[in-house]
Amino acid sequence: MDICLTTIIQLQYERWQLVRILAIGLGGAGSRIVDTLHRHDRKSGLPCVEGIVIDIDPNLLRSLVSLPEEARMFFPLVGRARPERVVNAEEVLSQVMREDMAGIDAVLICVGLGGKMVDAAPALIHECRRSFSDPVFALAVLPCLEEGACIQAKAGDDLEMLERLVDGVILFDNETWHARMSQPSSSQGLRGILPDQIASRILEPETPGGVYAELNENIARRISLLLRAGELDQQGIESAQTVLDAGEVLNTITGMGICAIGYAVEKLPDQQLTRFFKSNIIQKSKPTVIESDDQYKKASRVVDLAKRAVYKELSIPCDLTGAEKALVLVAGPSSAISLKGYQTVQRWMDQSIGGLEVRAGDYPISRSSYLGVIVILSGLSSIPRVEQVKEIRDRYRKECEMAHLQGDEP
Ligand SMILES: Nc1nc2c(ncn2[C@@H]2O[C@H](COP(=O)(O)OP(=O)(O)OP(=O)(O)O)[C@@H](O)[C@H]2O)c(=O)[nH]1
Ligand SMILES: [Mg+2]
Repeated sequence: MDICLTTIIQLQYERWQLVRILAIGLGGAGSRIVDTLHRHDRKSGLPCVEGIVIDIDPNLLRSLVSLPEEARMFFPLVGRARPERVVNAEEVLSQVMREDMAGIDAVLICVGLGGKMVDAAPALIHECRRSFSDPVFALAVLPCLEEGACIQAKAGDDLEMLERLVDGVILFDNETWHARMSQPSSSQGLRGILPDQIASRILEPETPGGVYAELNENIARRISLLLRAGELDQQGIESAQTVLDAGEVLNTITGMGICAIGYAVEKLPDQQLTRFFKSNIIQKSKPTVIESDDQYKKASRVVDLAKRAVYKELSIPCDLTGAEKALVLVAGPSSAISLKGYQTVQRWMDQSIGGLEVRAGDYPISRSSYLGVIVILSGLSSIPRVEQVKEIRDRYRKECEMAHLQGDEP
């Protein structure tokens, strides 16, 4: 490796670690997200996700493709009972404990806000706390505006409930991503994760299933990459200079309220072509000029990707200055990970976030032809979409009260 990232947080660990999680999916969104995460995980060959999903809808559970049957828990609705009365959290946890859960670093409750199944989250979180001493996080999805004020209002309440109960909420905004997916130029970026690792075909994006599949791919590739930040010393993976291990990722999120994850990826120029081009040029010009030009390009590629991750590809758009902590991970072939670019990004983050803690690391993947930058922003103080959801909720509640007083239902 031609770089030495020793000036950045130096971590000396005897063994590099993955973040191992238990992902629990609730309802349609949660179950599909966990199923997608599980598929990515099993494809990677180095599993670090245990998954279980819970729903009152048997068709939804049947439609999943990756999770084994025993990881799909069906609780039939009896009469007009609400999901939180039907889902037996103790039963869920005893099913979970049948598998080997040693080495789990965190529990991740995945759920769509505004749906019914999120109401089962408090009991489930309570049981998770009894069974695990590890942090419990939520990966929550905000609904699209076109789903209506009633769903937005419930989503606002659901988010506040989760914030109170878990150690950190990773938020993903369907509205933002759905709008972005409608722009044809964005689909390339959405599909990219170290795409040669986890590329998957998205079916019929115009149908709800297809749109959700694409949104879920987008979520799963961010989470999968973060879980693997410390995956090193494996076949085909070179050693990183600065490792972000499980603890670093978890520390960025734990106790930090709402978090956003940004991810931007780019295909690297064809190595063969570059080599051919160089060998022809080198004969006519000084190698040092070529080299410094090459270094400059590598550095600006890292910086441009980091900017794109923060300004265009956040799971929920927010202001960098409102973040308490940040984590940056540069992933790709070590020859493309520029120390200069990496340090520039870290300085930029240091100067821009409201808080003081910026963690940074590199994740060299020798056989990839892509370079990706992933950013976590945590402890976010103001998020325009969350403010909007709460405004819609307050307006909707007032309208409901008015309608009630007038004897009208909204
Ligand atoms: N990203 C993503 N969002 C989804 C998906 N399915 C649903 N959603 C969103 O999540 C919200 C809650 O939907 P579900 O999870 O299906 O709701 P539920 O908890 O199963 O409850 P019901 O509405 O009774 O089916 C919806 O309003 C959508 O905005 C999905 O697969 N991916
Ligand atoms: Mg449902």
